[in-house]
Parts: sequence; structure tokens; C-alpha cells
Amino acid sequence: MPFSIHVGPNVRTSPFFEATVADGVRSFSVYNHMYIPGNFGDPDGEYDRLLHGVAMWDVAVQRQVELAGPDAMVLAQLLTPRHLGGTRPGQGRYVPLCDHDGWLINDPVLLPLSQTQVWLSIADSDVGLWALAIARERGLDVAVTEPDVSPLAIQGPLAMEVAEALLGDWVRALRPFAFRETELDGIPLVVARSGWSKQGGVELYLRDGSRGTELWERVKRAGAPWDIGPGAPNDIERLESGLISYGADMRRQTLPANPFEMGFGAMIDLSAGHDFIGRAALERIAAEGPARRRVGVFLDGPPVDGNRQPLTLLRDGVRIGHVTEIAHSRRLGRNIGVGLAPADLGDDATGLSVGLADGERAASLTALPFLR
Ligand code: THG
Repeated sequence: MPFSIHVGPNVRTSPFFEATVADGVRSFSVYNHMYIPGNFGDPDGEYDRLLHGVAMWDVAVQRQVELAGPDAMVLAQLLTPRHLGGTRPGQGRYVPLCDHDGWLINDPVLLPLSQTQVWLSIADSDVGLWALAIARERGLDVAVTEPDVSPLAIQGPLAMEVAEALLGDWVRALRPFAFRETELDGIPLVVARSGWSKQGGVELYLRDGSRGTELWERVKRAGAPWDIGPGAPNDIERLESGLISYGADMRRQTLPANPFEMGFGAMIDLSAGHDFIGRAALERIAAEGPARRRVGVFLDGPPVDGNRQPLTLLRDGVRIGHVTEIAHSRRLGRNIGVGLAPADLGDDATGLSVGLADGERAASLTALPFLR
């Protein structure tokens, strides 16, 4: 590209920034007002390592919004349609958040450290401001802050070998999204069985930003026997696996979508009687039935090279939906994408195409995920 992206103080750097630069990071993106590594110069090798080995990722951009005080769980429940009854400390959950009209505004992981201290590990939108406003306007007894917490992900089929070498065999017993507070060489951590890939692994939530390089080096050393290497959340793997990317797949301001359209319906029990923001809107949408559904898309033709903007999904040349992100999957030997189509359009629909910058590609629909 004939330009570079300026690194200045208005966009925040991660505690792992220096370590990733030392390890050869080659691109950054911006997420939650912070830089996030994109790749380390070998995208194919980094994908292969995630699929067959173990990778370490700076995901400090997954910021924590902390709810602390007697009303922490009350506020958490107000923020998500998912019923939080039965939530217990140490067991995380994936919790879509909606605005009053039922539009998704984020899809964080909830980590209840205790009944009075809860983290929301957020995707790319300003949940902290939203939660602060809701808490104050509702007169709740809860402090909303962004603590000094920065996740580092270890992902891949060999990730648990590295996690065990680092932390001990107890990590293997963690169920999906379960977590524990611990220390590693005196570095305060929360360790969770989670991560934005379907290849398995853990996330180490660093609780002291001054020790980022130290933790990075410690993980590198422990992972050396399994040839661990630096990487980043991988868009090709996430498309294959059907993981949702808030900001790419939907965003309140630019690509509004409701939880039923995005496939979160099974998480939302409207009969549980709990109060939450967006309930009236979701009851209406549930009664009417959602207008759109999330789909996988195959695109014909030569390998595509991603997309900068959402793309148009057409039927017989008429716009019927959108495709939010595309990539070439080497595993499938095909171009794939995800998007939203009319709810009544079956996977066997014909006459479909996707509008790329350089012309239209014939397309067909398929169920998600592409691969398990
Ligand atoms: N880890 C942590 N924080 C995060 C993410 C993460 N914050 C931002 C973003 N990712 C939040 N969004 C997601 C989206 C998908 C998943 C996790 C967080 C995910 N989904 C699985 C799936 O869809 O198959 C499992 C969902 C479920 O079983 O409930 O893992 O990755 N700390």
C-alpha cells in the first residue's frame, strides 16, 4: 500500500506490543481503540500452525469491563437477554448484548469472578460506556471500570500441552469457558478454557500490564518443545468454524442484526421472566419470526483475497442480503463467506451471486459451520 498507518497515542498499545514487535509482527488492525497484531509475515504458515500445532496471540484488545459491587449480577443480567440464573463463579458464558430495540451491540464472554465482581470480555464496541450509563440511570450499586487486564491466547491442537507445561495438569480439567485465578512466576493471571478459534486452548488474562513481555517470553519458552509461534485471531479459521465477529458480521451503527438472526436464539429463554434491556423488542421479534438468517456462502471462481467492506448478496441480480466476510479456504479448496439472507431462502436457492469489487461471482448457500 502507498501509505502506512500512524502509531500514535490516541490508539492504545497492548502490554504485549513490544514483544510482538520483537517477534516480527508485520501488520496491525484496530479493535477497541487498541492495536491488535494481524500477521507475522507468513499467513499460510500461521494458519497451518493454528490447525496442526500451537500459536500464541496478543488479544489484549479483548478488554474487560468490570462490574463490581452488590448489584454486579443485577447489572450483568440487565445487559444480556441470556438468562444468568445458575451462573456460578469460575464458569464463564457467552452473552450477547442488545440495545433497547433488540439490536446486538456486542457479544462478550462473561466471567463471574464472584457474585460481586464480574468481567465482560468484550468485542469491538464501547460496552464500558453503555454499562456505566445503564448502571447510573437505574440507580444500581455497582462500579463499572476497565481494569488492567489483557488476554493472551494459546490456541491449536497442541495448546493444552503448552498450558499444562506452564500451569500444571489442573488446566486440562477446565470445561469450556471455565476459568481460575492463579499466578505464574508471581505474575497474576486468570486462566480460562476459551479462545476465538475452534482448535482449542486457553486464554491467559494478564492482570499486571507491566509484565506483558515477561509473560510473552514465559509462554514462548514453555511452548518451544511444541514449536509454538506468534499469530493472531485467524479470519479464515473463524469463517470455516462459523465463529461470529462483531464489527465484521454485524455492528449496531452499520450492519444492525438481532440475536435471532445471528443464531443466538437457543441462548435466549424469554419464558424465564428475567428483566433485561431489549426484552420488549425481542418478544416482538420472536413472535413475528426473524426476517433474516445467518448463512454460509460458497463463491465460485479463483481464490478471493478477503474484502474491505460488506458485500451484496444478489438473487437474479436483485439485492437480497449481504455477505460480511469472505476468504479462500485451502482446507475446503473453495472460497467461503458468511452473511445474512432472507429467512425463507433455503440452502438450495439458485440464481445467487455476490458482488465483489471486480465483478460478480456466482454463489450458493450452505449450513454453518463449514467445518467442525
Ligand atoms: N475470548 C475472550 N474475549 C473475547 C473473545 C474471545 N472478546 C471478544 C470476542 N472474542 C467475543 N466474541 C466471541 C465470539 C465467539 C466465541 C467467543 C467469543 C466462541 N464461540 C463458540 C462458537 O460459536 O462455537 C462457542 C459458543 C458457546 O458455546 O457458547 O467461542 O474469544 N476472552
